[in-house]
Amino acid sequence: MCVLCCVVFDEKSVFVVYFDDFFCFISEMGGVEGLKKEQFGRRRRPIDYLLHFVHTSNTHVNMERTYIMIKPDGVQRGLIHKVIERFEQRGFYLKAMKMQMVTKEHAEKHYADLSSKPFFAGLVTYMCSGPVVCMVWEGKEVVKTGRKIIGATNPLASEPGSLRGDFCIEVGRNVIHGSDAVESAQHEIGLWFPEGVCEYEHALQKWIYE
Ligand code: RTP
Ligand code: MG
Repeated sequence: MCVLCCVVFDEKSVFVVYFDDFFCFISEMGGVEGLKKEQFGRRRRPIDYLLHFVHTSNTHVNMERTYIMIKPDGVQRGLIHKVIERFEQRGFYLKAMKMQMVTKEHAEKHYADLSSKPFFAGLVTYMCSGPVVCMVWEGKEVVKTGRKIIGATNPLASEPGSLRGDFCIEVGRNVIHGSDAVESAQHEIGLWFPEGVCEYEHALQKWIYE
């Protein structure tokens, strides 16, 4: 299937969007400042590209997505609501959420860049020790801001007020994961949500963004 369509927001913002079976291409003729082509990574349904594009472009802000995961200790300690609360009250949008057990293979893939570290085997065992809660959050600079909300890797170095600074002590029981860059977020969202995320219109958009 091939689809070509034109999206017009105002006299300065016109885009040509082209879909084939697997990819979406967005022309650069438009004037939505800071819009990043990489944000429209591979997804299952072509219509998702268009919905994401329409929902995020009309705010004229650089929307990002990040992968946030409550680790097995965070789930067992009843901290799921605390994590959701911090992201939700800040104004970020929840785009996907599920609870699942993690296989060894999946945990190894997720932390593949740490495979040479001495703590890798323990980290994988920890991640497979109980269910995790997987989430995608969206918003302006949510990757960097999400890391601030989470705090430093070593909870003892985390600022009070951050999740790790408030809820944990040990680096190997640090409650939550957050993507460290826009590129790794895209990779992790694809790894944990191959089915795609929920595309919907945000009722509070104009009250959160100018
Ligand atoms: P995460 O990926 O889980 O959000 O953590 P992070 O970016 O803050 O830190 P990263 O370097 O990616 O490490 C991933 C997880 O490995 C465990 N770790 N243990 N024993 C150690 O020295 C050590 N260093 C890291 C932590 O659980 C860390 O979150
Ligand atoms: Mg990391």
